[in-house]
Amino acid sequence: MPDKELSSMEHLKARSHYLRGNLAEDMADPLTGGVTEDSAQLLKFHGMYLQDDRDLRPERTKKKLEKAFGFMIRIRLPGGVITPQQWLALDEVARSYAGETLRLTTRQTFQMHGVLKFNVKTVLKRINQVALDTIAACGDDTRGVMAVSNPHQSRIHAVVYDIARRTSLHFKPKTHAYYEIFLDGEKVAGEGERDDVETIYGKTYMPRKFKIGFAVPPSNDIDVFAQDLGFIAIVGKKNAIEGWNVTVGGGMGMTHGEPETYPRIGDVLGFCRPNDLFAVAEAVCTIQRDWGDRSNRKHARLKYTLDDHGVDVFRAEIAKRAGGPLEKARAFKFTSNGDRYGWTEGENGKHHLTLFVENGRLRDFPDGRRLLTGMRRVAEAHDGEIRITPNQNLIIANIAPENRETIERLVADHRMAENATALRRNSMACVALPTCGLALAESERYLPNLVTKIEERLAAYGLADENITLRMTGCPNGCARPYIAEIGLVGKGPDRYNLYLGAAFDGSRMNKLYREDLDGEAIVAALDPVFAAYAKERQKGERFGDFTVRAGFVAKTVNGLDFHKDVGAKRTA
Ligand code: SRM
Ligand code: SF4
Repeated sequence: MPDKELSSMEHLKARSHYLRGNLAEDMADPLTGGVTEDSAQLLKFHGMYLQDDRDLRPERTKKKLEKAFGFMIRIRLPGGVITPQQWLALDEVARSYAGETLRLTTRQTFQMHGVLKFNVKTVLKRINQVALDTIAACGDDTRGVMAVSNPHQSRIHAVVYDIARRTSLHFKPKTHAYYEIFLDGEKVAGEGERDDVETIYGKTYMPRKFKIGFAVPPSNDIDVFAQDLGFIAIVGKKNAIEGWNVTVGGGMGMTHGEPETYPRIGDVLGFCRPNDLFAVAEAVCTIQRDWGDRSNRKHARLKYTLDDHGVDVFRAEIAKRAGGPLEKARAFKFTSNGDRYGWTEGENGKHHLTLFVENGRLRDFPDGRRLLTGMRRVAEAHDGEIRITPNQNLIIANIAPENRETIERLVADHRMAENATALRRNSMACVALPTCGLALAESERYLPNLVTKIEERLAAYGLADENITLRMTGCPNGCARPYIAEIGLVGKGPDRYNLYLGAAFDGSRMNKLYREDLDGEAIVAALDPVFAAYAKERQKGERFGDFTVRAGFVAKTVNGLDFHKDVGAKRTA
């Protein structure tokens, strides 16, 4: 087969001198608040996106003004763990440069939005002082390594967090471009020309983003099946990790109307021993580096590489590169992909408080809930750590027993733990408008009111306390992992969403398209008879997603290749 033409992104990476390009000049150009298209692409590898405020677009176009540019800055925070001191630095820059808000993400980190070009370096230098950076938080590399956040297993958490941190460092790009461009670091002579700079990636990095996560059953909070490469801890009798089941080929993104693109959950390929973990991770990463499609970015994720080559070929190649075959996968059981809220005492005698943060948005709200200020006060008083969960929530972790009362008081004084229904606590929305350039519909700004309406219908059928997962995204890219939610809502156009049903509560099965092109009212109307049937016909302990499949509302989705098959409502009432 003749080699296919490489995508323009591949050419850009190759000529960028290890992610430098013209970034330094463009960031300093006083004539615009933005940067060139090439620089915007390279910025992603350094953890930033050039965006504009889409609410202001029409008015600025009318006035023939440049777009209202702002930079989104994403922190590299493996496992979502941050110290109080680091929190205070982020709080400070968010207040000064990012609209007095911080956004927790679905991969356990922070985003700041709307940072003006001429403030970017100031922000990055400030966070660098507390040992934080944004390297590879976006881009064609290994980004955002996730790790279980479950506070009930404090010993295992410490071990898994350490592995996630080391994995992030292991796969962090080696180029000094970030330090030179954004932190005024010394130029490393000749680095841009040398071929040995990126020992894992080479000059053109990965064909596409590559995501790794570590789960510890029974919690699947990280949604291990949505990761390109996932590890499921197999914990032995003495509470020690005996090894890891390895999952490969998860991913959520797709494009409406293009069935050759699809979300997919990872396959469990086998088991590896703790000492082999890095060899296996590097094997999977380099297979994708070498085999991934570099001509068509819509077909470049590992999930397509896996489906194109087949699981057996892929597994054999891992054995070749990792120095031995994977063992047979071990048994495991997940119970949920959500968070458990409230106070808990860890095995170490310390206390942990999991707080629900609706859609990850931290700010001081006009209704008196002061989440940003409250968390600043907590960070000032706390000597443990703070964790971001994969469901955009917060854990104030490792609180000494004598500090518990102080934390409790701060949380109450700032109204940080208001009551929320089971549905709201199990809901997530991606950022979408006004900052996301790819949003087709609202998400974060829309879901809270829609949840109120759906809650009313659930309450009418006596289902108010049911834990049902609900996730919304403003486009089919899947940033809130909507295809593994029991109710998935995916933006199609302004106030238009596709409704998906039938995923498993523990994130191990995807949902299926039930109804298309609905506005808010139609979504509630479509769900109403399904809730009615669930209240009446469900079996003992049966989850909503499982019920919608058994009762015939939707066909079961086995995996990516049948995601687009048998769609549409089978049973409507
Ligand atoms: Fe995402 C692109 C936000 C998690 C799949 N994602 C984007 C961009 C950067 C839009 C863009 O390319 O211009 C969004 C920025 C919006 C904004 O204004 O902030 C964006 N993604 C997010 C976040 C902030 C959603 C959130 O509300 O929390 C999450 C940040 C995670 C992090 O900290 O690293 C986020 N994105 C995800 C996830 C979930 C996950 O990884 O577990 C997915 C699905 C899993 C996957 O990767 O398949 C996801 N984002 C995408 C895709 C589709 C990729 C694909 O294979 O097709 C895009 C578009 C792209 O890459 O072309 C995208
Ligand atoms: Fe933007 Fe789409 Fe991701 Fe939502 S799912 S943040 S709209 S890219």
